[in-house]
Amino acid sequence: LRQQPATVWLTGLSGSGKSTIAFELERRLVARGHAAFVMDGDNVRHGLSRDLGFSPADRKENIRRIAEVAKLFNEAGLLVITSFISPYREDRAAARAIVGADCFIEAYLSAQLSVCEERDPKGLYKKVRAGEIREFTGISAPYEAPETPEVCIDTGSMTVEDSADAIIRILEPRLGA
Ligand code: GGZ
Repeated sequence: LRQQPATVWLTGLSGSGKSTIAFELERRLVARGHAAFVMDGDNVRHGLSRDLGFSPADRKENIRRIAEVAKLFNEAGLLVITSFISPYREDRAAARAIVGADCFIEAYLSAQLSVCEERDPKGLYKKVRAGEIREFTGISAPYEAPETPEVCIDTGSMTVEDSADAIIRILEPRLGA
């Protein structure tokens, strides 16, 4: 089974479906015999980036570290799926440069803020509205939408299955026989 390494870089608001789609993608790739690995807040912000918060500078450093690790995993032959808000265009461009433009697939999950807030899977938006969380992306901190992502998915209207399909289609040429 041949696979060309790649990094699928998911970006979008909190609640836009990044984690759900990341793990659905990983499940499908592994089921097809590929070595795939998800990097997300749970395995990065508690370890590699445990010293970082949510200021613009800390987010930049978070994204830089994730990109450097994704690059190493790609060099080891893995398909990497990253699941981080990565709200700044400049930081995502830097990630693309670190990983290498030829294996970087930016996937924008474009659900409306109202949809994400309605879902509120961790009750964070509620806390933000109650003034308990500062600098929250989409409300009190910016989210700069990608202008030319490799794929854009409206997760407000598309199912998890269809969203994963759309990304697999982009990956397909790298997956080999
Ligand atoms: C945004 C925050 C914040 C603030 C805590 N702003 O929905 P979640 O919970 O599971 O995902 C969010 C996660 C964002 O971390 P990232 O590493 O993806 O951010 S970035 O790419 O900007 O570095 C959310 C939670 O952490 N969270 N405080 N102020 N999200």
